[in-house]
Amino acid sequence: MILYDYWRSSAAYRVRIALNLKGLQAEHRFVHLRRGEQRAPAYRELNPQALVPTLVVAERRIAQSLAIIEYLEERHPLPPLLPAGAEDRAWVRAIALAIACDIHPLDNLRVLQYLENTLKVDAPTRDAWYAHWIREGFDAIEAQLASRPTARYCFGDEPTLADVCLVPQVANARRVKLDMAPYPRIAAVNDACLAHPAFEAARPEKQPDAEL
Ligand SMILES: N[C@@H](CCC(=O)N[C@@H](CS)C(=O)NCC(=O)O)C(=O)O
Repeated sequence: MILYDYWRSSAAYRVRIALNLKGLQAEHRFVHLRRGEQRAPAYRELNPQALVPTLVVAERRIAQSLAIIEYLEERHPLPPLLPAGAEDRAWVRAIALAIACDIHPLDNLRVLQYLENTLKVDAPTRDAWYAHWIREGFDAIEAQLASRPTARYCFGDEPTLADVCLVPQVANARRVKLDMAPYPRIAAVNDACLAHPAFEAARPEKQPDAEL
């Protein structure tokens, strides 16, 4: 398996966590997003959306982090990243999708670049945009977590797809110094995850292409 990856990509970070949780190895090839390598013709051929991650497996190209993770889940079911019951699986997916569909895309690099370069938004306004969409999402996720009994992870005592998506989003929030005080459940789950070796090894600053 080859994972096209970038240390600061939170979507790639999700896949790194999932691979680690399942004990799977991939060859990592790095796509430098700040230098625009995702838009190079050779990469676009692999991933026409010009986004990371992309997983290449047996000459098939899989785009979209959640499609990649669901693929890994189907091929390597243990340990499971989704709980057993249909309603519980839906609950976990709802947290994952709230992050992957409703928070993350609004704060993606190309969106921020469009705000800055095309709409001529200044840096403080861009940063306010970034924080606004995380807060909107985290307000709801905090309430969803609070609706269940307190547990180590988002859902119970084993990590699931919800944690796989939450931790990279918290890393983004911390990077922009978002006040996490209103989100004690999210912060506690994040701390528990980061104490897990699979999450720890996937951290951006631990990646070979990290620029610190
Ligand atoms: N929904 C996609 C999002 C992928 C995505 O947005 N990746 C970002 C990095 S986290 C990217 O490649 N950005 C490049 C750009 O904005 O030009 C997924 O989950 O894989």
